[in-house]
Amino acid sequence: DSRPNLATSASRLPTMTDEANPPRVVVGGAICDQGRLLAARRTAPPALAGRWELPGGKVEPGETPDQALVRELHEELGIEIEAIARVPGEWPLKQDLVLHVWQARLLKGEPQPLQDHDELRWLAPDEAFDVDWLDQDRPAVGAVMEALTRP
Ligand code: 9L3
Ligand code: MG
Repeated sequence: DSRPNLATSASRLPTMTDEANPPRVVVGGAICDQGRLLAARRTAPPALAGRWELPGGKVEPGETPDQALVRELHEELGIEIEAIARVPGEWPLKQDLVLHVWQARLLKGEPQPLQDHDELRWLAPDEAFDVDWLDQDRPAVGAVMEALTRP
């Protein structure tokens, strides 16, 4: 009998959550300046409005993550930054999105909430958890603080 074994071949098909549909990366910037970390309060969508995040957005096709971060932070905050290094870890978001965080250095400009945010705060290390971070950003901020305070 040379008919393919359907059960066996079906088990080899990629599922919705692996090769067929890898999660899309959202990059967040941990912008540190004079020992403080920049936090941004979102205005949209309604479910996330009022919560604080490491600003950034989705990596577009053909972009590297650091290019995406430079573009997003220019659009959202009007600043020029340099992506320095990825902060270890990844934090699943809704749908097929996953949050990666990059440490970033402010090169030019004073951050302004130009779109998507209505308030910005520079947080000293002892204030890092004073704002109501988005669920997935809170552990990411923990990883950032750990990376910053490592000897
Ligand atoms: N998100 C979560 N934490 C972050 C960022 C930048 C984004 N630090 C979530 C919010 C949205 C999705 O990722 O659900 C896409 O982000 P954006 O393009 O709306 O900024
Ligand atoms: Mg964004």
